[in-house]
Amino acid sequence: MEKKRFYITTPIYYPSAKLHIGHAYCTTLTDIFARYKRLRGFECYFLTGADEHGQKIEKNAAAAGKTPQQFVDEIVEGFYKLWELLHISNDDFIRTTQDRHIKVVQDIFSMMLKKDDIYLGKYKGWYCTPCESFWTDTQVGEDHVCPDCGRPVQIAEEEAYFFKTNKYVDSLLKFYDENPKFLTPESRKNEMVNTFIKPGLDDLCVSRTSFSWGIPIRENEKHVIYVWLDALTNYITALGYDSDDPSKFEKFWADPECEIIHILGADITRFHAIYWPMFLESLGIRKPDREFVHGLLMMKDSKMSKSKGNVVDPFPLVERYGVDALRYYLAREITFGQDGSFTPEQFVERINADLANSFGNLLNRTVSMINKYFEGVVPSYQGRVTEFDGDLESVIEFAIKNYENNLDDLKITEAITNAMDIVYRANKYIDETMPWALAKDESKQKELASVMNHLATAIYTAAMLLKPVLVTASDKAFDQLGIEESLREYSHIYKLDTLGGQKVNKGEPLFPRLDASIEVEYIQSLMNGNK
Ligand code: ME8
Repeated sequence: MEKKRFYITTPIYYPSAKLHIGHAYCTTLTDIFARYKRLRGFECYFLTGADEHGQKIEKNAAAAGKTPQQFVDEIVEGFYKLWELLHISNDDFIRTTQDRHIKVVQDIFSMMLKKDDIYLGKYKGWYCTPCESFWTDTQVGEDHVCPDCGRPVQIAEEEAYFFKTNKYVDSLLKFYDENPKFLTPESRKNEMVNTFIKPGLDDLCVSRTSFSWGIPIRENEKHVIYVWLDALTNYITALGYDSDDPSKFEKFWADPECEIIHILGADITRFHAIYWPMFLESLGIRKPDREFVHGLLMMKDSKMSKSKGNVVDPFPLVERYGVDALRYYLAREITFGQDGSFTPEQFVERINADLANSFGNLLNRTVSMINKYFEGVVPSYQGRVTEFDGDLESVIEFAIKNYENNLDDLKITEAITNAMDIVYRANKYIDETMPWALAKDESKQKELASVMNHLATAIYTAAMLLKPVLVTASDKAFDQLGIEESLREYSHIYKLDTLGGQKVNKGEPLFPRLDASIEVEYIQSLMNGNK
């Protein structure tokens, strides 16, 4: 049975530096999915946040001459601003420095210690400070570089607590087998099993003594909890697990009727797909239904990252091109689940081709024609009058079905192409039916009315399907088509006789065409740090 409630999360990002377009990508796509589910009548809880502890943040704060708390407070302000700018509809924002999180992480550590899932030992190994990850000899290879980010690693030795991973390996593999949708795309699961689990997992280091910016372990205060046990548990501490008010935890996690989905980037799959299910099993709590791993945005073959500094800042892009353009570009251009790269040329081309020339232009032409030929009132549905009406109707019907199937399965990019198929078909329908010629022929008025009604329906449907992506433009399209408030609910989609009698309002073009050479140069200058 389909679950009617769901909980969706993004990773909690490190406030070690300003966020870049890669973080905007993950949060925007998660937001698109949350908005879609809400449109479809689901009760949704959407969480994002900040992962504020660790050596990297301690170092960066010291370098900036600030306390770690001051440092993260300032950077997290920027997170809030970015999510507001991008119209992110999260229900909560967790910070790992909040009391609601700290106390529970300490309890969780104590529970695991009591259960003998955690023990005190000694750690000697390779450590990558920017990634906050320990690695084995084999993993760092002869060059002694981090397998994730490619930077040099250092030897670290210290007394540390360890989580007994081997106690939970068999059950994890069984869980993978029984839940084929748990970790997707499928290639990610193969990578986990073949690269990490089969060669043998080391116990996981869960505490550090060489820095102090972390949650202290109650039983042994010279240790702080190692970032991943602190970080991953945010997904349940935010819901009030083990607190005075566990009602959200009961509703959005413990209840099997709630679907739980984590969205994350390929760089942190190992922690989410291997250790997180183990931690949950240790605590006797159910595992999430799905972990969807999205690809990474690259800059000239290397991962865009805060610590490398090769990043694109989303703020000036939204300021110049609008929130819808950036959201659309991210969701449409980079197939969700695959790596992609940001290039100014593709950015401008995508906005011009899809939003200005296809969607915006279709709306503009249709509203002008309804004004000109029908005094601004959408004619009522006449049935299939021209020889092209039937085909347009089936394209619309088929697109809705595909869109829903794709989005339900997190295939966001594919779902957008389904919505755009309606737009492309409708533009072609104008060329086929030639309304300007029909208008000149007294005997063709019924055909002309049918064409205008079909065009209005096509735009209405496409704007509805794109609503989770185009958070302002879909409503502006509805305004121009004169769609009354009650018809802006998804449940009205594809009733052919919905729009007759609506009064259109001509407005500004939704997406003015960009001058490619000027805009490419502008974006390049942002990337070179000249602005
Ligand atoms: O790893 N392309 O935080 P983080 C696409 N705090 N997405 C990218 C990206 C890129 N170039 N760079 C980052 C952490 N991301 C931990 C997470 S969760 C319990 C703890 C996105 O600030 C992507 O989603 O390094 C990636 O997984 C995440 O940001 C890592 O953010």
